[in-house]
Amino acid sequence: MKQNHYPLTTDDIKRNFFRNLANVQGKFPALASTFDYYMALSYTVRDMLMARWVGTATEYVEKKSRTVAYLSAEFLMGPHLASNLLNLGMTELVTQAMAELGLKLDDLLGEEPEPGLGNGGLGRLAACFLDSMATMNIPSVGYGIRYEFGIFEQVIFDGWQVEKTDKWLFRGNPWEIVRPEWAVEIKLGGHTERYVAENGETRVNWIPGWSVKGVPYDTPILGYRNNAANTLRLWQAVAPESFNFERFNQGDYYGAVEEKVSSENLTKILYPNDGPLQGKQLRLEQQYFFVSCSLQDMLRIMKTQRIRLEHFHEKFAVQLNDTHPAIAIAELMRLLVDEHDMSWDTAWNVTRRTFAYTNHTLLPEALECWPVELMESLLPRLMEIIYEINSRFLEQVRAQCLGDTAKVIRMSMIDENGARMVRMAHLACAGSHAINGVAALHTELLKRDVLKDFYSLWPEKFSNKTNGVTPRRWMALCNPRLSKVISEAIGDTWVRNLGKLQDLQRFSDDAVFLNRWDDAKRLNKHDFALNLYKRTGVSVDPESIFDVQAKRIHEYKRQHLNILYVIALYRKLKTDPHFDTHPRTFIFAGKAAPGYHLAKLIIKLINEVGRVVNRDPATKDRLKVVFLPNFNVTNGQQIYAATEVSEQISTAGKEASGTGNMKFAMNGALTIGTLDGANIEIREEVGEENFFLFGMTAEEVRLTYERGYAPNDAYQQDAILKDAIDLIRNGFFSHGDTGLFRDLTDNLIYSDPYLVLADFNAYRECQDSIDSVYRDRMRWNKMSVLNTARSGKFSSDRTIAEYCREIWKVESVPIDVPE
Ligand code: 26R
Repeated sequence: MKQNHYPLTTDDIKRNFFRNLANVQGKFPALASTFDYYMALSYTVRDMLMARWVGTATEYVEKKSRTVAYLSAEFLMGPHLASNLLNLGMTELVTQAMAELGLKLDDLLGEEPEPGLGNGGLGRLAACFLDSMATMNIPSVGYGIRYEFGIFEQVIFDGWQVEKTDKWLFRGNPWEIVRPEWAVEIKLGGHTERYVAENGETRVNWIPGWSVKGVPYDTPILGYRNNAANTLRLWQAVAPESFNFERFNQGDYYGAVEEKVSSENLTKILYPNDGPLQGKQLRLEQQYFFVSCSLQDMLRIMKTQRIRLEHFHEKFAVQLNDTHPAIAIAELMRLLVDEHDMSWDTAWNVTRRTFAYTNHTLLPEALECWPVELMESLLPRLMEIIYEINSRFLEQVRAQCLGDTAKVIRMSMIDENGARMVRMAHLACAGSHAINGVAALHTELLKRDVLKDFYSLWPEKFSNKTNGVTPRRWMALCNPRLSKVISEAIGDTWVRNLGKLQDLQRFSDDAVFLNRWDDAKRLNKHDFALNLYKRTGVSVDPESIFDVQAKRIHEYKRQHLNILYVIALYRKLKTDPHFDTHPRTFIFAGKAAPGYHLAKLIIKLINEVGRVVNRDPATKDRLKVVFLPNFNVTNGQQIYAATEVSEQISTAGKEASGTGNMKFAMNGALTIGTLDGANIEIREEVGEENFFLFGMTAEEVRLTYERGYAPNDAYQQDAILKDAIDLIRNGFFSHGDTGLFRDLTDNLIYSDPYLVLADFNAYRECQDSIDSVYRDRMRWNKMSVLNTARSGKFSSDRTIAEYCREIWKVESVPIDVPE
């Protein structure tokens, strides 16, 4: 690793550490807890990065650089301390300073509650993008919501998922700075009035029913050893000072306070759904709130930099992370037209050149729609603006398709079938100059199915931007052992330039190197096994194959396909005394949406299979099944480093990209997967001989549905499959209770919307082949090295470079070393 060029000694660190322990925590060592030490160290690190943060902001202002505003309802950042140390190049120095005090850095790191302000892929992608933009010196701000409670904490009780609130802010957050001076006001409810302005034009006034204040909290986002520090700006709702004056004057003190409390509920909680959402008003309030706060913030910046509003799109490139912030299109129109007297046409031109939209899902139930009625009552002015945008848009559609009314109805921003709904994806497409999917297949399917009408109207707007992940957190930080082996062989430039990993290919037949590789993985597995034991009480054989599926629990991701194979394997071990197989540990991790019955039943099934299998003397040395609770960034960091088989088994055509698949592959796991999302591109890169492929293609899936799919046939005809399902049905995993898993087994046999049974046989055969390959350990290690060596494409640096060049047209601004 690069030498740090800061003339700091461990004495400096220790002095600042004790100063912060006393001045910030108000503690001296005899009273201090490990958490106090974590806080003291965090403030010490913060002190060291402040000059970079201020320096970066100064530089951006001076250069008047074009800035990316990444709008996202979720940022799944993970812990800051370790990654800030890595980026500053100070991990070793601080480890030593703490050791001199008799403290272990790892213990302090373990005290940091993780900011889990996201559900999964979409939120973590936003975090990786911030990391890459800082590392590549791209002027950028991440705008989002400061949820008081992030994604729930998952505990497993009697095999069931139980949700606990995530109180991440409870003990204070050393990484944020509140900026009340930049608070903005957000209107909600009420009605609109028209009036004639001095110049004779009709203007609109929105008289709100109530309002809330948005207060920004800033967190620094460091680049990797480049002196840049960008900003994550999260908005919190607070009651405005003028809060219900009337009630207050009427002496209704309690009523006024109650309303204050309820307006502050707006940013209380992250919605844990990654699927359909029944018209929740609070969720729409959240979306509008953070979008309006962020756009008003950009207008404030324009003003301080004395840039005219006609040039908004030259100053800001605003990326919409899915449709959650898509109301921004109508809100920017409102701000420009109503509040800054711009003409509609000029404002629309500015708006369209400002926004770009990323789609993250093809599942029809996840495409956001809001009831017109709700939009009218909560955001009356925005609904009027959406109608106006829509009518001008439909005029254009009509002209283009020569009055094909079916097409006009399909493309309208308002769904008129039944209860009227606003289709947010249509608004996003019309108001953006660029639309992208997140993997090659996903983008093709968007163009062919979900957005085909928009593609035929504006083919030039569409492009693919295959996702990526940051190699800082997902290799250098989470896998120091492997990183060391890599850097000793090819130097350390791969951390910023992941394509360099290619140089590892020369070592893929080098026995000495392969042994080092194997040692690193083995030690990671030992550490992880210890952690699994601590967290679940299950002891696993570190020499067994670690086979992992870690992701949200969802039918389309098919954790039930995996567990069905486990059950079949268990039966085979029990019934065939000559069956010889390398010991295997199946590890599952992931959260289910609290209201998603089948997903929760899948968790229960995994745990019950584990309970039976893990204690069966006939199999317990060869087969273990563990459900690791509360999958999050922190746990993920350990999991990816210790995995040998990565399960990426979604029904083809359903997983937009996947990003966990990339983290596993770069850490040397071999993938068993379908031709879905980015799996296709991973296989293309690492080589088909280094990837375990099975299952139907997206096209075959489509044809299967089209022809009429009868899962019962597969169930009746495949004896191994039938035996596995029947073991569940006859109560073998539920103390004889034949009803417990009925919803799940009935769903598979009689409907099976994600083709679990149709793919079962192919999956089983592919899993069996893994066993035979693993027996040749050097062959396995070679395949593992080649997975890492050829995963350079999946750095989010590559993804961000493409967004910068093809969508945002922004350039990097190097930051001088501050002192
Ligand atoms: C409508 C609302 C409740 C909602 C729907 C869906 C909220 C959140 C989601 C989650 C979706 C958009 C998501 O996380 N998609 C994932 O995005 C990743 C990053 O692009 C992909 O890798 C992954 O395949 C995709 O499922």
